[in-house]
Amino acid sequence: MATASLQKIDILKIREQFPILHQQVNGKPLIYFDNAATSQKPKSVIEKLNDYYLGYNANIHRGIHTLAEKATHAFEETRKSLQHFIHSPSAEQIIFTKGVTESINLLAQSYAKTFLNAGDEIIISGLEHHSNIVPWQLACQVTGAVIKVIPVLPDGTLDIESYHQLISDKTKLVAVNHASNSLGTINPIKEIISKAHTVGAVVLIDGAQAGAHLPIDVQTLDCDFYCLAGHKMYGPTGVGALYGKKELLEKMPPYQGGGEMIKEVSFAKTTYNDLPYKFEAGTPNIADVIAWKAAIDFIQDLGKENIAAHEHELLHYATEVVGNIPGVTLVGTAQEKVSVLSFIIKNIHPFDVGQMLDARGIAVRTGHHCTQPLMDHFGIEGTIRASFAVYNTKDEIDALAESLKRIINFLS
Ligand code: C6P
Repeated sequence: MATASLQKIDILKIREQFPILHQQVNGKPLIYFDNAATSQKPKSVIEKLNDYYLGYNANIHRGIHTLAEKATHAFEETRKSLQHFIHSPSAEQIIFTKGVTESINLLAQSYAKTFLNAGDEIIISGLEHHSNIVPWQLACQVTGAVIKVIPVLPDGTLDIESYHQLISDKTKLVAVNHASNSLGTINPIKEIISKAHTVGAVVLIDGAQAGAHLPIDVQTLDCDFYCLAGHKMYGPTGVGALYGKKELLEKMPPYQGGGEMIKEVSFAKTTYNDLPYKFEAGTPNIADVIAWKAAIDFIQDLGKENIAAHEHELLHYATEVVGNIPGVTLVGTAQEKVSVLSFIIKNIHPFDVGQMLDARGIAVRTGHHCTQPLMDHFGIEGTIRASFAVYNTKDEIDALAESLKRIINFLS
């Protein structure tokens, strides 16, 4: 990243846009370090949600009245924003879903069940969230395909040499995350994608933890599918997107049947709608899709590279001040990480630490983070995870470190 062009983030100004941060929790100022689970929402997102419900609530793509047209226009504007955000060749290649979980299930149910056969192989990695494991297991039960797993090295990076050995003519699909939610590891997805393409396999990238932090260019990456979740990138819950290459989306059958995904229905036969509507059956989450645009604008106005530089500084600082506390062991020490700090404390259960931090107003996530196989790999039940966003500060990290020292003193 070229530091010369980076702009310093004005944290105070940013924090003004997040009213939720200005509260006391358990008598202490809230420190929100659970951003990998879901980030907070700026006022612009909340206002956009309100504007829709107060001013132009209507169903979309159906009515010809003014409110319906206004709502349809706003809904489609988000699709266009996402198109530019990930550099998709067209807006019709962006399908709205409930989130990353639904995007992956859509692919597993539609693509995998249709195009995979007994003995075919799906490669995932040891760093995957349950959302990128279970849908493939479901597809394998029906197709007879089998799952192969890229092993994880002690620092929390993927064993890419093993990946190269796993790839064969049997590989039909590779599904890995862009960044790990539990450890923060950023995966070498460009290399993973190009290797998969040498055997004609398609590649899905789970971008849940990348949306707010990493540059995403689906054309440069040449990925076949890419998933995003609105709520992890300052947007509302209940909305996500699936990007796909047009020729693949066109040959895939619908995931769900219902209104809007059809051109003509008779009792004998149905013809399906064009992309993206073929995959968007039923009334979608209109308000939240519309408000998601304000979140994308928020990220773009600040500049993703400026956000990433600030978060990188926070991660670096937290790695030093938390990592050096006696009794703390960091889990996941890759060179390339998004702003996730996972750790365990000798002889203290992560859950107890989470509760005691909460009593001090500090919100972290504890447990397996929906990555049980990864925790098993490290032989631990779970970790304490502090994950940072653009509105977090070094002072907050100092408060975390101070609290951890007190908790360790108190419990040992
Ligand atoms: N991880 C976390 O605390 P949904 O819930 O569908 O928006 O996203 C699922 C998901 C898929 N992949 C990755 C890499 C993820 O991090 C998540 C969500 C949250 O880590 C909630 S479990």
